[in-house]
Amino acid sequence: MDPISGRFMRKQITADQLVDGILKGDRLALSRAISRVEDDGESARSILEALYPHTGKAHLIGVTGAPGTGKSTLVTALARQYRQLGQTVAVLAVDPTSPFTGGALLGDRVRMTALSGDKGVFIRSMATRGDLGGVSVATSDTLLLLDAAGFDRVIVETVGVGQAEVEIAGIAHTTLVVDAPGLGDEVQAIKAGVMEIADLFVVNKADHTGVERTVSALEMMLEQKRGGFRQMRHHGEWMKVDLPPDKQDGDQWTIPVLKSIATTNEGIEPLQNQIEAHREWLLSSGQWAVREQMRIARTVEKLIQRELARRLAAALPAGRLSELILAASRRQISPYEAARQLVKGMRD
Ligand SMILES: Nc1nc2c(ncn2[C@@H]2O[C@H](COP(=O)(O)OP(=O)(O)O)[C@@H](O)[C@H]2O)c(=O)[nH]1
Ligand SMILES: [Mg+2]
Repeated sequence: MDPISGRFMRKQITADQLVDGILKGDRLALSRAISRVEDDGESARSILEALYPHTGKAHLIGVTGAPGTGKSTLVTALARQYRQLGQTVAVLAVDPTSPFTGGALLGDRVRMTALSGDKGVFIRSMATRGDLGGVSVATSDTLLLLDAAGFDRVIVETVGVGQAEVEIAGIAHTTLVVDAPGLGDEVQAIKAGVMEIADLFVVNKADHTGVERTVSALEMMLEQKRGGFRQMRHHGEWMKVDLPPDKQDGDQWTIPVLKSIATTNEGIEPLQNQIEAHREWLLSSGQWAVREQMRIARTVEKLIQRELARRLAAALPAGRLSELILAASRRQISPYEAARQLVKGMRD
């Protein structure tokens, strides 16, 4: 109809149609809804709200680690393993460092073909925008769509740079940190923040030399950390969570360090077994519910921030901001005074 933009045609499909389609397992509807989440969170809002009651079933597995450690290869192998067990899998590759047409994406496309034609697998790459809460809002909204679409396992790969890797732990039920030998100093390769978020470690590229050194470095770091049981904190406050009375003392999970060779499928089955064991532990210890509540708390917080930022921008007296910035740059007033005047001049 409109040769100029596919976008125009996309808008012709109503949100209700997309919701119906996603619930029926229509992959095209799912793809389109994800595109809406990427384009503009607001036009996806009604879809997300309608689907929300249908979510909460998928096991969300986060995979993070430094670039080149073999995450994408490992995730593909894991997806294949899940398919052999009859589980449906969605894979979301989030890479804030590569644009949508970048090389990393092409690589993912090639790997995708190994699983293509299988209706039980859905693979999607997405770049993220750096707007306020952009990384995790778009990602968690997409995970919600994949969950609603009925996938048993949803794997999200994030490249281990900056905040993304830590944020993934707030989104996933199970966080897998991938390391590889030869990344220089082993202790450097795994940043302190990553130690805190891992539920499982995998040293991939076990066919390379130095694998045992990397494994023992990780085990040593875990040993030091043991005793400090992972606690749930929110803004530095202990989070009040609804735990069933018989689940209150929550037995501990021992973080395993596994080895794999993703390119030849070695170590994939034990890894998948450990992921399942973690899932079982989450359910039996009550941690599943805890993580669910933490995740929702973060989402609500992000949404509040976004809404307040929007209101703030709308409420600032027009033209006043640049005037005051100019005045401050001429040292006529201070930035403190500029902020004070702006807040005072705000409409309601
Ligand atoms: N030798 C070896 N190479 C691997 C292994 N796993 C992945 N690779 C290769 O390492 C490179 C980076 O893999 P990729 O999955 O894209 O890493 P990512 O950046 O962490 O997603 C690719 O050339 C893979 O073929 C492995 O276990 N052994
Ligand atoms: Mg990758």
